[in-house]
Amino acid sequence: MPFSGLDYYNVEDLYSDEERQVMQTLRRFVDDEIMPSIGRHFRAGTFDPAWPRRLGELGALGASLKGYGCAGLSPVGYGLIMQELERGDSGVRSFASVQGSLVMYPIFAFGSEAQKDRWLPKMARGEAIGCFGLSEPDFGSNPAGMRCSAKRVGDKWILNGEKRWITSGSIADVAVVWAKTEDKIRGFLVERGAKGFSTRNIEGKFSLRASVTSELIFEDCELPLDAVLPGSSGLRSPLECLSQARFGISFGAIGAAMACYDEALNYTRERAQFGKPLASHQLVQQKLVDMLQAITQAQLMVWRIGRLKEAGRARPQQISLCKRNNVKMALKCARTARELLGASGITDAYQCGRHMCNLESVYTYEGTDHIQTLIVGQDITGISAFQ
Ligand code: TGC
Ligand code: FAD
Repeated sequence: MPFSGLDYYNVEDLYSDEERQVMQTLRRFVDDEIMPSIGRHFRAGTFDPAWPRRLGELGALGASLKGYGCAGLSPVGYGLIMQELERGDSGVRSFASVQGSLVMYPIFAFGSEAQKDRWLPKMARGEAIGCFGLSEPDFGSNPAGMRCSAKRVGDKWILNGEKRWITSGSIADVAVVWAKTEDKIRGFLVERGAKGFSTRNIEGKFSLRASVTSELIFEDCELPLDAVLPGSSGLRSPLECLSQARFGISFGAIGAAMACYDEALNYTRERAQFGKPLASHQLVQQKLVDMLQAITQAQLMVWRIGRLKEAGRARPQQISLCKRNNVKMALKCARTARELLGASGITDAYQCGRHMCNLESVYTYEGTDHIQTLIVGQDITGISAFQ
């Protein structure tokens, strides 16, 4: 049955015609091309190589960037793409987030004209895949401590170090890698096949099984001088990319929560215990209403942050509050749906268990829940509590 969405407060009235149209297009794509196979991919731990080009054909990659073959949508339009994709699976949304917000965005914002021309059009079409290497084995929440280094030697950069937990790492044609140079952190474009560059997949994941997660290893990796992103300057540059991605995740999490709510509502209306549908019990109704209320609040939050972003007024700390609220909300909805499905909720015949496992990663990546809390805490008190 096609997914009809959840819009208790008619929030869709606040979207433009173009934003609504994009949302409906992606919703149909997820119904027709993600839902039939996602359970199989999750179980097998595989990423479908057909997804990047299909997303490219739909204009869903780097959709808020202007020019270079990108769709040039509003921030809300971009966010609604993330919402619809994550209604299917967080792994599919992760792929699109990384491609658009963490690879195309830094090339767009910090790259030379030659770098933009080389990568952006084919990444928008899904013909080239990118990954973003910031986290390291010993530096996750605190990327400022990174060990990865880039040294200028003659007419080359020599890159050494390791990045860990990198989405799409081993399938990427190009990696945006953040490394310390003599004076500051800078971004580098490392192409697949570069001498001294290898990748290794991380196996045994409970979460995001339909997404590729890898290590990137640089052993005296040789890069041409023009591999550096010329506009990148210090930790501020990767952190700026994270704000783009956290914005998208704030919408994405709503999609996963909607899927769980929808499944729990249908299940509890159909299944009877003690001679009547589960949905007729007060405790069950309370849980359904809690989910509906939390999703509605999240929808209003992202609409507002989207319009602030469109006006150039969204501050990173405001985006952090959205990521914090919406991911926690979605995880709670997934756990509640799992509970309401009883034993059925622990099998992959239903979606909520898959979303619940996926959302554990979403809760951790792009800055953990603790880190978002401390970002907002610092903003309101003026006191840093990171150390
Ligand atoms: P701090 O001194 O606070 O900041 C350094 C400079 O950056 C500026 N800044 C930002 N600029 C734009 N956007 C932001 N969000 C910014 N946050 C900070 C800041 O103003 C400063 O500028 P300047 O000019 O004064 O130098 O830096 P810190 O070292 O104290 O770190 C702060 C902290 C802890 C908040 C930061 O390190 C952080 O956010 N840590 C979390 C790391 C993280 O989120 N990693 C994510 C890795 S990527 C990923 O997970 C992808 S998953 C994708 C998927 O599959 O979907
Ligand atoms: P740690 O930083 O070791 O934190 C462990 C725990 O300690 C957390 O609960 C954390 O909140 C807490 N903690 C840490 N510091 C503090 C503090 N100061 N105060 C209070 N609590 C604190 N990274 C990339 O660069 N690119 C990617 O594409 C990417 N994709 C990912 C995909 C997946 C599936 C996952 C799971 C991760 C991915 N990451 C990626 C890495 C992700 O960003 C990190 O896992 C995350 O930033 C947390 O770092 P960590 O895992 O090292 O945890």
